[in-house]
Amino acid sequence: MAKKNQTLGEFIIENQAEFQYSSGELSRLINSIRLAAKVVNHEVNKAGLVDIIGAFGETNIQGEDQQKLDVYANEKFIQTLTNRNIVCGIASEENDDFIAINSLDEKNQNKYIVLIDPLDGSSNIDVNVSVGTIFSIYRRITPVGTPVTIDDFLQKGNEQVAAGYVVYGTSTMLVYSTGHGVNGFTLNPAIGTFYLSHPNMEFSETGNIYSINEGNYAHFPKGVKNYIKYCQQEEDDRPYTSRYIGSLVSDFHRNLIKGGIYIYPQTSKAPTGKLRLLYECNPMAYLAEQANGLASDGFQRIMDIKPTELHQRVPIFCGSRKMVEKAKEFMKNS
Ligand code: P6P
Repeated sequence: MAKKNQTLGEFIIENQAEFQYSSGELSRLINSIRLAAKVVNHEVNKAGLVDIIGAFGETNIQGEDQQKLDVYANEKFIQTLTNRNIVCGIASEENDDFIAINSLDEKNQNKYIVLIDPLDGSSNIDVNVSVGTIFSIYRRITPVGTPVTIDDFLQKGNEQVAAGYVVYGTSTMLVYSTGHGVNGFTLNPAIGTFYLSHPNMEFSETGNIYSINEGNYAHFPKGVKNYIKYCQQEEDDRPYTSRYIGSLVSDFHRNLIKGGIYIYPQTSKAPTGKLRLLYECNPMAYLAEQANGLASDGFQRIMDIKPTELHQRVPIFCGSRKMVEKAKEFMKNS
């Protein structure tokens, strides 16, 4: 049972038994993410002070300018997960292909793979808006001790064994689930310890915040336009409040605490949406459902989508159950 002010380390040990058949590997994996989060947090928090902002001069597979912090965060998480010899494979939103970890080494009996978006929303860094790290953990499906293959990474989201995010905001929080609800831990930077500050986080059944980039309105499908009009109607429970930070982790986190819906739909310019299924939508969908919310592509459950490539994009409607259901009704009837 989650107890307020418990440290993350104590929480992991206390809940070790919940990780069915785990040899403690998943605990060690969460611990390594905790370490990397503290290291990246230190750099994010001083980004304005040193010349670590500004495009690194390269672009990632998404064709996006890589901010130096993007590169730094990517290296730190990959290095931490590799050095501790905890996983057999890593895929990053910043990298073209997945990384096999000592797969040819028979002794590598590790059974987990990690997919990571090391610094989501990084375009907000140089305007001092919070950014986040998103991670997703699966068991490999190919035999232990053999090289991981693309199939290990193209599993449906409903095969995740854990997922979470770090939000580097006014305070730094690690929010994650291993399938037994969602718990939020806040970092005390003075001593470098995460404390359980938000036990058993849940979406309210409905809410009054909708998060979507309305600048794309002209390019939205009819169902999304009609849902936005519904949110803006003068009724007893509306108009809703529009809040959009432009940083998925921050928008999701606020809606998880206050209730709401985050939407990044398909548009005429981006027919499959913008967000990546493996690195953003599946982990956030896992958390949404663990927190009694929903996550859909407008028609089907995000976590039922069979991935076909590492960097594929899907539309996403996620958050409070009744709000996602209402949005789906508009999508269905459009
Ligand atoms: P737009 C950041 O690049 C991101 O992936 C999410 O964190 C964020 O919600 C979205 O894209 C913002 O996209 O097109 O509204 O700027």
